[in-house]
Amino acid sequence: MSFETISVIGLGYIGLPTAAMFASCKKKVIGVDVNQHAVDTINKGEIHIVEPDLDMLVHEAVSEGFLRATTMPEPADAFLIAVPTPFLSIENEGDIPNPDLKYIESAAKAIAPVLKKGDLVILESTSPVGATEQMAEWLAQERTDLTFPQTSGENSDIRIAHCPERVLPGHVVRELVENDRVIGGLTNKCSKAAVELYKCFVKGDCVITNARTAEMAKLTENSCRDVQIAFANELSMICDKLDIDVWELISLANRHPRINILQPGPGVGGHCIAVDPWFIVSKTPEHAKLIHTARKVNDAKPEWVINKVKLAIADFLQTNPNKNATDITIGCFGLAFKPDIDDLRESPSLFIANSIAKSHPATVLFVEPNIKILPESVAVNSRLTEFHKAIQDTDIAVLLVDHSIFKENFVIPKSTIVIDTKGIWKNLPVR
Ligand code: SAJ
Repeated sequence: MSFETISVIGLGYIGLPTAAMFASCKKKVIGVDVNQHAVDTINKGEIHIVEPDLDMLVHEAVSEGFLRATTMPEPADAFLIAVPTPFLSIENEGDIPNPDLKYIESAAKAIAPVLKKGDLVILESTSPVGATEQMAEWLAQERTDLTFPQTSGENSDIRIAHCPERVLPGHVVRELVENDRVIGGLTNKCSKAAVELYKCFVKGDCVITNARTAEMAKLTENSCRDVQIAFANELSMICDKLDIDVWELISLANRHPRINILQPGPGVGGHCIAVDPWFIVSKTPEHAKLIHTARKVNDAKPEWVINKVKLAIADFLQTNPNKNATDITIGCFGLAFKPDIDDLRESPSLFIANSIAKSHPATVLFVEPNIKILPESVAVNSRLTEFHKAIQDTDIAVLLVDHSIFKENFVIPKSTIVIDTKGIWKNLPVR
């Protein structure tokens, strides 16, 4: 089997680096995306997302003629679907969100007309258990002239597998090459075809399983991390009540040879860890109690931080009886969903900063060194401010993200009240 032409559907944080990696193996790669701006940018050899080393890779792939982007699918030997799988919005607070497979459905329906006998279709998007079988069904409905593994087994015209992406934003290019891959074919032949495809650039092991287990493996990894972060977040609230430094506590506990507690923070953000556990909970709510509780603990943390700020305001007014709330400058340090990235999507820090700004009667300083403008959705009294200026002008400093720049040496005014959700400003020099 040989894959000369590879098509990647969805040119976002996963699809574009994957397309560029195949192009670096001198394969002809057709990238497909509904976003015309993304397509035009890529065809100029540029990128529309921030990811280290990706710009060089895409530039090389496009200028050497191995990668081309388009909005309309074209025939290829292998198709990789890397579109978002968000969840449907809930009607009532407390409802369990259900996964929304509409992007997978439209990707499947878009490639169906160009499929031919012998093609391989891989679903890379993080998906609830059963999504690969559902995708195979959508394809079969569109192409009754072809046979599919769900009905024809090993003899099918089309091969189908789920191979979840597992790379860490900020390290995508390296992890695409080095990480092991879980390959879940609908049949063994499907798995073997997918292994052959990935072996072009993957140096890690390509481990074969079935599609459902591969789907669950990805959800398990992210749920495991969510549960562990929830444990750390719960500890942080317990320790706050008991007047114990949670950061010291965790570093002491982690000296035990079999303990490795993660770090608390303002909540869990991004489009993966805060989403994927719901795909398990919504399928098996009666059994996924721990996973569900972890989600609730992590989702509740931003409100806990907002409440801390309210208490700090009350504290400030008590010690400064001549002042009122309009005299208080609050600084929110960090808006991204994790350190040293510019990604504000599903960020608890942005949510906290915005909630503070909405309820505070004075300007709130937003400090985010990785962005140049604030999103339009933020409260009108928020102002993007340079870090060192903001730290001098702030009465209440809310540290929300452990960006590297916030760990460098600086002096904080003695009177500033510090709310540190990441434990990096414990021993700051004051003047
Ligand atoms: N966080 C904490 N404490 C910690 C670690 C993380 O509060 O000790 C927070 C972060 O600040 C952030 C959130 O959790 O808000 C998620 O960050 P992350 O670095 O744990 O993960 P992501 O979302 O950037 O990437 C994850 C990765 N999954 C795992 O590590 C199991 C990545 O490998 C996946 O490919 C990615 O999800 C994905 O696409 O699913």
